[in-house]
Amino acid sequence: MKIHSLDVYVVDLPTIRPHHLAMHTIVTQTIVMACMKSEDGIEGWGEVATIGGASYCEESPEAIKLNIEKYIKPLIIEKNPINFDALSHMIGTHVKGNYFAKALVESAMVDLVAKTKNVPSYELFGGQCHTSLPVAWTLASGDTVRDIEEAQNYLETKRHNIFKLKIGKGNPKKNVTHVIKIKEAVGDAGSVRVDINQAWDEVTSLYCIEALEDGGVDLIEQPLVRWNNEGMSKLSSRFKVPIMADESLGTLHEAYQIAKHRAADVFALKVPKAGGLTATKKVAAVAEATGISMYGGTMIESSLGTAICAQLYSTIPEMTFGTELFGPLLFKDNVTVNQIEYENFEIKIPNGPGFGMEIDKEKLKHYSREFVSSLS
Ligand code: MUC
Ligand code: MG
Repeated sequence: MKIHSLDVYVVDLPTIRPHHLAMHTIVTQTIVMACMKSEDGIEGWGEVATIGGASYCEESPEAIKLNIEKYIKPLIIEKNPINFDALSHMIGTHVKGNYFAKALVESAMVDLVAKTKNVPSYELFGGQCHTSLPVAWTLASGDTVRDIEEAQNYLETKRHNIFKLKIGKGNPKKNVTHVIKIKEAVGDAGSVRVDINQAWDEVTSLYCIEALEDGGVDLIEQPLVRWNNEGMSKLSSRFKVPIMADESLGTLHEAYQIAKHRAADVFALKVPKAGGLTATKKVAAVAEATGISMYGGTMIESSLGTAICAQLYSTIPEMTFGTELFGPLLFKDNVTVNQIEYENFEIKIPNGPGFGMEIDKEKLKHYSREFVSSLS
């Protein structure tokens, strides 16, 4: 089998409500999709998402597309995608960084190979440990009453019992009060967690985390700026409530440094941050080897990207903190024919072939920025 073509699409999908983070408010989420065809016309599809152009990380959706087309695609055309790990390694010797772009290309290769073998992609990663995983919802309307209503509704309908609040923007003390009110309303029926998205300094973190810990919050995600592993290490040893690394954790080497300095109690795995599925398994191995707990993160992917992460996370035995693979639920519309299923507070892991999602090409044509004449 040979890679015959690779097309990349930047796709803008509207969300059901504004989603407030420290660095950006999402009203339209931009995802990047790739279609890789073999010489006999079998299609492998991949997806990555990032948040707020270049405001969450260095790679914007436009940069992902451009760098794949100009620098990665020529390296792999005519190559056999079955060697996806070797090809990813070869790409890494020619292209520095660009982890989201690399993850997108690898996911398309994996989908193509698994479809050719007519197996789910997770079979290429050691097989499944989980057929479903717990799934958190982010309460990010910015309004306490609305957030409490949303949480209570999801508890009643058994859709989510884990709630994450994005509290990096605005007054830290007011935000802590907002979170504690939500924890009081939810009680023991749900887990309440916070994500600061790097917005606090160490002094702010000390008094805010103490209040959150006393208020019953279960997990503190990335309070400090991504480079401050020393500070994250101090917070991890000072508080009982676990501290999670998100933006500070990307590559395998960053995973090793965080583990070595105990700069987190929990890793937020994300396939694009690590540079792909294979790399994410290696990051998970560092966590496993050093007794760090794991959480299946999201960059707010649509249904295909969510299936990619879900299938990979399903191969990791100890996903102690569950996942936050709620992306498709935040979109008004998705670009797949079939949809991700959620049931009993969990996401059901899609079952192949490949990542198990069929692309809706009419929808893709509608939401893609590019002229999609190449779509059959
Ligand atoms: C992040 O920082 O974790 C994941 C869930 C959410 O609401 O935002 C993202 C990004
Ligand atoms: Mg985060």
